Amino acid sequence: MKAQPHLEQSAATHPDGTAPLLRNALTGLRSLADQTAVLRRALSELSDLGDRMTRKAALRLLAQLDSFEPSVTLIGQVKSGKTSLINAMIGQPGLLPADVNPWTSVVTTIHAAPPSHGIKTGARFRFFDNDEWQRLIDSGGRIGELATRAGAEEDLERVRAQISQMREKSRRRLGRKFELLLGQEHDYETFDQDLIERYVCLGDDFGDAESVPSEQGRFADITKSADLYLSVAEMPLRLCLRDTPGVNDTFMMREQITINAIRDSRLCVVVLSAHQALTSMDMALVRLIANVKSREVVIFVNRIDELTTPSREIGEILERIIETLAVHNGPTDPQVIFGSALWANASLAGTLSTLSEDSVTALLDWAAVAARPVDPTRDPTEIIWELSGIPGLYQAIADRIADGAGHEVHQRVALGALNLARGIEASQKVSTFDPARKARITLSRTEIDATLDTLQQTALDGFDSTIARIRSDYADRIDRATKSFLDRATTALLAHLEAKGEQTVWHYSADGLRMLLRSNYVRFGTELQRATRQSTTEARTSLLLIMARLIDGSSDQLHIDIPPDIHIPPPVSVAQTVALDLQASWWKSWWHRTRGYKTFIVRFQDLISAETARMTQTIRSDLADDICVKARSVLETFLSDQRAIIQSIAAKADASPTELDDLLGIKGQKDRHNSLQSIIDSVSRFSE
Ligand SMILES: Nc1nc2c(ncn2[C@@H]2O[C@H](COP(=O)(O)OP(=O)(O)O)[C@@H](O)[C@H]2O)c(=O)[nH]1
Ligand SMILES: [Mg+2]
Repeated sequence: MKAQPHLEQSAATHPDGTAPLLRNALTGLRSLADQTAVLRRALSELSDLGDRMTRKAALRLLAQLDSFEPSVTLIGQVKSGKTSLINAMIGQPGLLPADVNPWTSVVTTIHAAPPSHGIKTGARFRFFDNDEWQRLIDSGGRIGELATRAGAEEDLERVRAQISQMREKSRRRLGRKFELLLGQEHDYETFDQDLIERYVCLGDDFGDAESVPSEQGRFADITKSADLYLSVAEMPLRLCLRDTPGVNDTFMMREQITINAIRDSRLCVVVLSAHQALTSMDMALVRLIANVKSREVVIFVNRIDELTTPSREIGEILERIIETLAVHNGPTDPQVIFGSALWANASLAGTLSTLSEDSVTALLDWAAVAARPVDPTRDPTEIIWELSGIPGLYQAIADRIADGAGHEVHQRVALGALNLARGIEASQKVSTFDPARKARITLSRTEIDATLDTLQQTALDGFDSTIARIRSDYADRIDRATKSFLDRATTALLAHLEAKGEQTVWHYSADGLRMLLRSNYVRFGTELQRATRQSTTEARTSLLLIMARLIDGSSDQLHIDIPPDIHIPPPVSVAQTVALDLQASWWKSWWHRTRGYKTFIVRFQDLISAETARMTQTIRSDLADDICVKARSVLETFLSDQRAIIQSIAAKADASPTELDDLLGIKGQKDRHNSLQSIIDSVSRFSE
């Protein structure tokens, strides 16, 4: 207990403010940003070496680097500390209001950027659109849907009553014409907690109708998303942190919101509350994790300050988490980080001396295990910050971005840059040919254009027909999978009814369907990647032949890299809760409301079809549409980039010596060659 006086000492804010704490935590992201800087430099040098077309292409690649904003979604139960954690991660304990009433559906996204990025501070709030709002009102959310399907009239009435009460409240807060606000956006150039609270917090419940509505929570019922843009001095790159409201809610409205938020990010941090992690890991949450790749999930066990002896309990919690995930086919080697947003925010705010005695006891207990050896010369604030888990969390995030989305964007840009550099080299070669050799280049500009047009058309048509075939096979497989699941479930239901009769409640898991849908989706993704690779490779062969004619050489001397595979997002939608998952409550009541074997079968089949329709529709159509569009645009961009390079070579072949001076810019041949080589060398290592 000797560290207590240390804590008191550090009650004062850190001499340099919170900046060093945050900067230390961001070491991993900084090295990623340093790599991006190497690529940026190479691209800007490249843009100075070529003609106007090359410059345009290089700027486009630079823009791809600049628009890279890795994104992390925090999910978890209400009150696990997601919002507090985000505040700590941004280094601003008071940024977002914590303890928001669990009723809101708002997803809050923080877009943090380094000051050099020139991001404009601001806030944008989007409201639900009319359809989304109507769906909630009409069907009563998922719970309403389920109640309808169960034939549970009284439940449905209860849900409807709650919803109409909410609607009435919104009317009172926002005025009679509040529906006109639906589908709109509110933009602000500055924001503070009060403003955010107006959109994301629920206000008072207006016990009496006379009371004047407070500003807090004024728009909360109808707000769908909040985007906050801010410049953070310590942030080495753009980073998006998405705060979700929590998966457990009365109307099950937010599960879909959470699923969508996960779909928008490559990385997901599951925030668990330490004292609940042992007893109950929410099943809906486990399903979500199980359907995301393990490299795309980090588990953060928060609130360890509330454990009595973290040093002992944390091992148990870890074991339990691993066990639970294994039972539900989740990741087998999840990365789990333990920490406390409370400690993190207290370190940042310089209020460590206000920590409760229990919290300090837990801290010292955990420090003895986690911060060994405790260096007595270190600033205690720094030690506590480290124990809070934020630096560890950021390191995990940085590692995953570095081998995930970060690697991909670097690779894509590097390959683009290499193709461009080789194009410049080829045009340089052509420009120095003697007139006799130039005369041998017989391809006219019109011919080139026509050949390229045909090539482009053939490549895209070929791709489209391959994709159509892959998609229709995929749709068939999904239909068959759904049907075979339904058949098996029906057989099992019949067997149960015959063996046990109507009185004993039967249970059946939807996980079998999830597995079938997922494996078919993964196969579809692999086929799509292969088709894209094949189309680009075929196009490359034709492009190389055209280029070879242009440089009066053989295509062996030339090289074009094909773009890397597109990313296939995980099929999180299959994780959504369906009636079969609600074993204890809902399912039992459905069962007891049904009479007669025949009715059982018919109603069961209708129920399952209706319940799984959205899940199936999302992965068969919505998700598939998205990735097909992405794959096609990879091919299109490849073709148009190569077209520009070929046209630029052709321009050099045609040009007179004076025009060439113009086209090639000021640098001497030798210098240009050396610069190009050094650019190629520095970029190559990103291309693997
Ligand atoms: N003791 C303790 N309380 C915390 C911690 N993190 C958050 N809280 C508190 O838990 C409540 C809910 O936190 P919040 O961040 O709003 O949780 P969310 O619903 O997951 O966003 C708030 O009162 C927070 O102050 C923590 O690490 N330790
Ligand atoms: Mg929250």
